[in-house]
Amino acid sequence: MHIIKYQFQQHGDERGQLVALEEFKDVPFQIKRVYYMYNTIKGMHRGCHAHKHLEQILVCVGGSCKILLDDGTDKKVVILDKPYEGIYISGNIWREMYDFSDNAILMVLASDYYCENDYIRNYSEFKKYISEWRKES
Ligand code: T46
Repeated sequence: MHIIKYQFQQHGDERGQLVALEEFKDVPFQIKRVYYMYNTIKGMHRGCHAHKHLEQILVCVGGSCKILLDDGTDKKVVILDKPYEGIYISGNIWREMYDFSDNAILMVLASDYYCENDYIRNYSEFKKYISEWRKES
């Protein structure tokens, strides 16, 4: 599995750092939604689902966390611990976010509005969906 990591441009000066993200420029899709999670609980895994079509960029803008990515064959773990670094996740990837540090804030830029029908929340359904999708493509 090929992990797509982004290093965003930092605009730093004597006042500190600033990162700006623009759709189709810094991010490869139209940004239709931004959400973020905070006050995450130690030991808890979030995510634990795949999306059929949604594209997302995850940025840990504060603290750190780990992201498990699973394409149905390979699994990889990415550590997000820099506010100027993001990972791209397309559809058909099972993801889990865990090991959040104290005060971690994970921000997500998404290519579409919230739609429960785009989620696959059961792992065996995900495996079935992936093998059908691979046969078709
Ligand atoms: C993903 C990972 C990285 C909304 O009402 N609107 C939204 O846009 C989102 C994202 C969530 N919600 C509601 C649905 C649930 O009642 O917020 C609650 C928590 O959502 P969920 O359990 O899906 O959150 P995570 O952290 O498990 O997953 C989220 C995203 O849902 C998902 O798309 O890829 O972050």
